[in-house]
Amino acid sequence: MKKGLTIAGSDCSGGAGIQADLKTFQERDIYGMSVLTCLVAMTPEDWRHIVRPVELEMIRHQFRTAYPGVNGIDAVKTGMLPTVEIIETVGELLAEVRPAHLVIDPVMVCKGTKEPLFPENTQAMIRSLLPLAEVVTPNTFEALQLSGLPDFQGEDDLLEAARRICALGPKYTVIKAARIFDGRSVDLLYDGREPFWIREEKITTAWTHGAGCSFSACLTAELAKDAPVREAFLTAHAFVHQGLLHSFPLNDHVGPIYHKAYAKYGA
Ligand code: PXL
Repeated sequence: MKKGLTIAGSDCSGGAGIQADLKTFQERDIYGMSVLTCLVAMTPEDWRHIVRPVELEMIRHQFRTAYPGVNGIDAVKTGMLPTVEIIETVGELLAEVRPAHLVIDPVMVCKGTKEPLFPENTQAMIRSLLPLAEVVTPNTFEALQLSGLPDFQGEDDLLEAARRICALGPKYTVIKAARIFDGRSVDLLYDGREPFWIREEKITTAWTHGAGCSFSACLTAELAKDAPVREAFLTAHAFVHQGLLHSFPLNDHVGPIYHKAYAKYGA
């Protein structure tokens, strides 16, 4: 049994965060483990996020339960890391064990919220996490923050952002650009040399909660099972594509992707 570890926050609404990661790991048939970095609750009126970080010492304890307390972890991903100290601590722990596969999802925004969550964390991620990453998976907002580009006008800008982000250390950069081009969704995988694009019609649904977390979790699961990165990227794309086609409303603010859709309705 291949094993995956997610280091992320709890989304009590169940669609994103640790909950999305573990559901995705289960769907993709790897054994899921977790290190919780924070608890997130949302106000029912306006879906404002209330974030409570977990103590650094407890993050270290959880990590050591999983790693090296378990006989081998095949792939690790990170999600919401709410403070500079937590980013640095997670960076130190990962630098000690150097996982074979490490996916960094640089979570800076949440669906249903209007403001970036932790603007001060970008530099800490660049310093502590990107140099260790095999794959980093920003959305367009996160890609602008990490690359320093002011805006995306077209695909050339996405590629330029991916170049700049790869120069910060990751072997691969994936940029998920579902929202910037009218009517089209573009995902880019860049390995530092050649771009690989997935272009398709945008799926028009408001229920996209957890799409980013589930994408990076699926990528992590495929890497754990020794898939090549391009194949893992294609599977993660198809997993989220099906999940979005069958997503559903949870309340007035968000609706999650359906994690079973890929298994039920196929690639
Ligand atoms: O989708 C980003 C995200 C990641 N992690 C946690 C979240 C969210 C958004 O709600 O709550 C814990």
